[in-house]
Amino acid sequence: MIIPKITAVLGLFVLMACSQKPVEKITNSIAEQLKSVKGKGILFGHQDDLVYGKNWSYVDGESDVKRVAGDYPAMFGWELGGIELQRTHNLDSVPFSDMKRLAIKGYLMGGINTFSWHPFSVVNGESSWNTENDVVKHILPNGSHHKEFLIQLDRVADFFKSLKTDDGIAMPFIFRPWHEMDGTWFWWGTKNCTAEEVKELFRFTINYLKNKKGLTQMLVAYSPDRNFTTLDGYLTWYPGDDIVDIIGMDNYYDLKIQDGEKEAVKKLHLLIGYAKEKHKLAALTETGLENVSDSLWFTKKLGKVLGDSLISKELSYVMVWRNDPKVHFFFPYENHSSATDARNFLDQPEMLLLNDFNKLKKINN
Ligand code: BMA
Repeated sequence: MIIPKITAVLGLFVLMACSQKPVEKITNSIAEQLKSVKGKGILFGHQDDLVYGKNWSYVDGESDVKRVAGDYPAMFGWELGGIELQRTHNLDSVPFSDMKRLAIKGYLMGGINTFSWHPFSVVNGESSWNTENDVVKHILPNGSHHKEFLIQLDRVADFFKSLKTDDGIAMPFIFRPWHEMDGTWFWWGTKNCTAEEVKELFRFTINYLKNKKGLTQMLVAYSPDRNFTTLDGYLTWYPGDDIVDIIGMDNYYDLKIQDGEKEAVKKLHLLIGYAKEKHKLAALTETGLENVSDSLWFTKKLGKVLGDSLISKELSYVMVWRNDPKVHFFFPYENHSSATDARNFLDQPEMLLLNDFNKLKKINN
């Protein structure tokens, strides 16, 4: 009898299709753009690039990356700390009004915006770096300060919702909360909470912003620091494939110590392996050498890591930290001893600044 046989075979197919977890399709335009240029180059990003540099502040059109390398970065990093207190300026004195205006400008120029958030605790009012008291367990659902934490999240959501173009387009962006949770320096770090607690906090934060606040234009990056040696170790705090889009890592240390590049490469390989398996994107979400004290750091350290054959094909972006006129800088300013090296590094075809990124997007369309 052929009919029962066909039915059985069909049934088997249906069963197989149902038991296989569907591959999550990321439709966010950032994800599409990053996927479309993957293998052709790595986007270069810089925190606070459009608002101040080593020798200037709040001059529209300026950028230390542009001054040194001739073009804007393809990715703009921003910090939200202070928004939860309804401050007008973030914890690094950047007015939120400028951040909003310039993030939208960066988006309209073709770039990608990514936001970090170092909130003040609702439990004791202290900064993210104060680890004297435990905070996380108190802000989770059922915690003593959960309601107050929701107010903080509402303010973050209000800011994100305000990121709209004049045509009413909700600007897509990357959010990278609760990063470096494997370190001991933040109140969401290993000194103050368990992996389960930080996972729950991460899940709650994203579910609230996406499901309650409708921020579906957001991609989410997971970024522990470099304290892991295996994939299991890396995933210790991972909040889940349904929450995370970008498989990231912050890593200053390995790119500072002698021969640390090998470690950085190994760790990025773990991230890339996982990102490939899960159809996600991989990124070096924060790095840099404080005050670029090694004049060949860009080509010899960062360049060596990113030049690895797998990493150069699979990594989506790398971002260096901010150039504060008073505190520290991670990208050289004009005439700094490492300016030529940074320019040479960014001149490589595989490193994408804004124009490179825009051209590649056009070719792919
Ligand atoms: C740190 C330093 C601080 C800054 C914080 C948040 O790495 O740059 O000065 O306040 O990031 O941007």
